[in-house]
Parts: sequence; structure tokens; C-alpha cells
Amino acid sequence: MRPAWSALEKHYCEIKDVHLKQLFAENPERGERLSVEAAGLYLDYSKNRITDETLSLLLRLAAESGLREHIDAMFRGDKINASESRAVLHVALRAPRGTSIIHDGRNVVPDVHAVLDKMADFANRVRGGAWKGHTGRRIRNVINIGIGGSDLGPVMAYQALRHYSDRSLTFHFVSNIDGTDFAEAVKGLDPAETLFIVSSKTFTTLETMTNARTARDWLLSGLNRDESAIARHFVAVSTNALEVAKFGIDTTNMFGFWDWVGGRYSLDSAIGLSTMVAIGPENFRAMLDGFHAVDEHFRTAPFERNLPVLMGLLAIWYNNFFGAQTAAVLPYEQYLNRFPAYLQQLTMESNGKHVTLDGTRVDYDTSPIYWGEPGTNGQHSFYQLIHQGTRLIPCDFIAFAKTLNPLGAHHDMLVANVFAQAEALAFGKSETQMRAEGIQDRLVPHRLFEGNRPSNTLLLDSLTPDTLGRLVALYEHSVFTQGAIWGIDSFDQWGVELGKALAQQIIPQLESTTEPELQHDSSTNALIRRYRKLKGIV
Ligand code: G6Q
Repeated sequence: MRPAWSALEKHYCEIKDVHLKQLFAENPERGERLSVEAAGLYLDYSKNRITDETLSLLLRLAAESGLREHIDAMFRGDKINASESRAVLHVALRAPRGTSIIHDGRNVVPDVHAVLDKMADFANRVRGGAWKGHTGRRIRNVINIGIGGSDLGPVMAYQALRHYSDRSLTFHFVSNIDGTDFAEAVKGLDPAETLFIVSSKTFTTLETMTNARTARDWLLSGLNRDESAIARHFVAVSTNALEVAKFGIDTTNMFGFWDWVGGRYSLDSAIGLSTMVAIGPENFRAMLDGFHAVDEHFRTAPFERNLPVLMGLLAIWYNNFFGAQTAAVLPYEQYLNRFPAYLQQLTMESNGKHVTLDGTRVDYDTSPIYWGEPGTNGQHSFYQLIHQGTRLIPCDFIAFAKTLNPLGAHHDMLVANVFAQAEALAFGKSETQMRAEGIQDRLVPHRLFEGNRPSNTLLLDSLTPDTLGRLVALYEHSVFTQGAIWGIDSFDQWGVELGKALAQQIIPQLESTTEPELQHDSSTNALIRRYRKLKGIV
């Protein structure tokens, strides 16, 4: 065990009962002192159950875990995704033109910009109406077909940046193998005005390829089954030119990326094509610049002023010492309604691992469960548990000083609620306060707010492509920090494979017109038989 880890265990025992009220009373400047403004972001982390000693021990843990070396290795293009022997270079996707990041002896930044230029040209043609559908009509609807990393980033970014999007185009995202997803997306759409972006790194994913084939059928049946229509209505985003060509998409209409871009880190690669079509190349570039600003901050800022490092270390503090099992992400911004879902993949697929890089079983917890909803809606549902339940749930509140839709007093009310929630969680409401208010004795326990519930508050200027890039990069690097401390591979995802393989066995068993020979466990066998019966096959 690392010395700083044991020191933190000991320190936890000493401060676990110390109340935030006390910490604030002892240090009236705490609210300003425990905050960092950097890389265009402001983080108030004063409402965390930490002291100076906690911080210095956490920073020692980062040093003992080789976080600096890990960061350098990522930016250097080392194959830090050990189980897949791959470099992890999403930072190259947002590197400015003219800079250099080397992968296998080659500067990849010019390659990145060549794809960005091709995307920009395409996006401009669709937005300007120069790219026409098969019958000569303008494209009015764009449908991204993809799943996981090839869906969650594009949906989240589209929703987040909708304010900046071209409203003469509609955008849809089809991911689920459930046919309802496709059926509802195309309802009322005219194939002659619809463009599909098939986004898949591998171009072999069951859901995406099935939806893409269904899309092709839908399109062709609306366009007299003229196969030459495909070229005007389908483009691909992939690393697999062979499969793209096999599907029937002209590879001149393919936008590439590379094996050193992980799915959940691919939003700013060509996987973001739908986002670029929506918001335009300049706004997309602004988003990449936001990412890049935080990359540089992460790479160069001293750890005690390094936002992703601090957020990552705080996450470790609650996860591994307080035993917190979950963490809530609560954006007070309606446009960020898919941000928690996006973060769920980023955090849990990255750090939900049970072995270290060398394959040894960990004897500590790795990623907490991330969840959340935009505020204030959550306040009227699950916040009850955060305030008075029995579990400790560290919260990240995200708020913006300026709204994109000024409507009377709405925004002040929204922001007042974020501040109020963080205050209520931290300081609670004591018995003495309640008695002073004349609350009946029998109700005092019910109405008690113990407080001492920790939170971060991120206060940003306004939601722009640039700030979105900064926010996402902040979480990406916080996830990296946590993974480096746990010594795990944050960039593989073997845990999704087994279910996929079993589904491939079960599909023919559900479809077969004759009784299949079933060799699953008795529960799976019975479910398959029952499904077949309900479906009316046997
Ligand atoms: C992300 C994962 C996963 C992946 C999807 C889609 O890190 O690898 O979510 O993005 O399975 O894969 P394809 O892009 O290859 O279709």
C-alpha cells in the first residue's frame, strides 16, 4: 500500500466526524481559499470535507502514484491503453494547426486537421444547401446512427449547443437496436431531404449496422429503389474503410479517425460530424479550442492548482476513504440534459475495472456510480435522499452566470437554487434552529438536516462551444487522474464483450422456425422458450 494511502486512511479516521460548519467557522476565508480559477473555469471546492492536510496527502498520493509520469506518457503517445496496446491521444484531436503530437514516429496533427477540413467543407455544403439529395432537394434532416461513444457524445453536444445550431435543419440520433428508435426518428421525414451519418469506429457494431441497413431500406423505398441515391444520403464516420465500402458507402464520403481515439473520447473527432453540421465549423473549432485550453492546463499546471487533478483526487477521497458508492452530477442548465448520461459512459466505462494494468485484482473500489439530472428538476425528486438519506453522495453542481434564454427572473431563480442546494447540503439545519422556529418536538427529527454533505460548484460564464469543450475535457482528465491513482486501464472496455457474444448466440435461437437446442442455464432456456411461445413460433 502506498504510504500516502495509509496516511489518508488514518487521517480519514481523524476527520470523518468534523462538520463543514466547523471547517468554515475556523477559516472564514475558506470559500475563496478553496477555489481555483483556471483555464476559463471556476471551481469552488470549499464545501468538501477536507482540510489542508487532506489536500496535501491527496497530492502526495498523486505523486506516489506517478500521475505526472502518466500524464506525460499520454501526451507523448505511449501505448498507455495496455490491454489493447494502443496510444490514447484524444488530446491530438484538439491540438491547434501547426503543433505536433507524435504517434509511432508520425506527427498526427496534420492528419487531424485534414479530416477537420474535409468535415468543414461537407458541413458547409449541407448547411448552405450545396449538398443536395438524390432528387435535387436540399437536406433538411440529419440522422446520426451510432451507439455508445459514437452516439452519446454527439447527442450530448447537439443538445448542449442547440442554441448555436442551424434551425432550418433537424437532427435525430438513432442508437438502440430497438426498432422503435429508428421508427420514431424517421416518422414524418421525407427520404429525399434526409441525410444519414453512419458513425462507427469499427463499422461492425450490431446496433449501428442493423439500423444503417434499415435506414438504407427506408431511404430506397422512398426513392424508387434507386441505389445511386445512397451516395447523396449516406456518409460514414469510421476507421474501417473496407467495411464502409462493403456497406455501399463511397469512401470519398467517409470521414476517418484512428485507433488511438477511444469511442467515449471521440466526440471531437469525425464522430462529431453531426455536431459540426448543426453548429458550423467555426463553432466546432471553438469547442476544440476549449478542450485544448484544458488539455494544456492539465499538462502544465501544478497539481495543487490543477482543476482535473483536484476533482479527480476529491473523487478518490470520497470513493475510497468515505466509502461513497455514487456521485451526482447536477447541471443547472437545461441544454446540458444529456450531460450526466454522457458522463456515465466516460466515467464508468473508463474506470469500472477490477484489475490493475498488470492484471492483478484490485483490493479497493474503483469508479463510483455517476448519475444525475439537470436542476432544478432533480430537487423535486431525488434530492430528498441526498439531503436526508443515509448515504453520502458527493455532488458536482454546474452553473452558468449568463443564460442563453433570458426570460424575466428565471435565471436568477435557477442560480439561486444551485447556491441554495450546495449551502443546504453543507450546513444543514440544526435542532436548535428548528426549536427556535417553534417546530413541534415530534417533527424535529423529520425536519432535521444534518448537513456535512459535500459538493463542488463549477461556475462558468455561459454555455458556449468553448465552455462545453472545457467542461468535457475537465471530466476527461479527472477520470484519467482517478484511473492513474487506481493503476487501472481507463481506456479499454472488455466488460461489454461477454453480453455481446451471448446475444449473437441467442439471436438465431429466437429466430429459428424449428425448436432450437438450448444449452444455456435453466433460467435463460426458460426465458427463450417463453419468448418463442409468446411470439407464437411454437
Ligand atoms: C466506447 C466504447 C463503445 C463504442 C460503441 C460503438 O469507448 O468503445 O461505447 O463507442 O460500442 O462502437 P463503434 O463506434 O465501433 O460502432
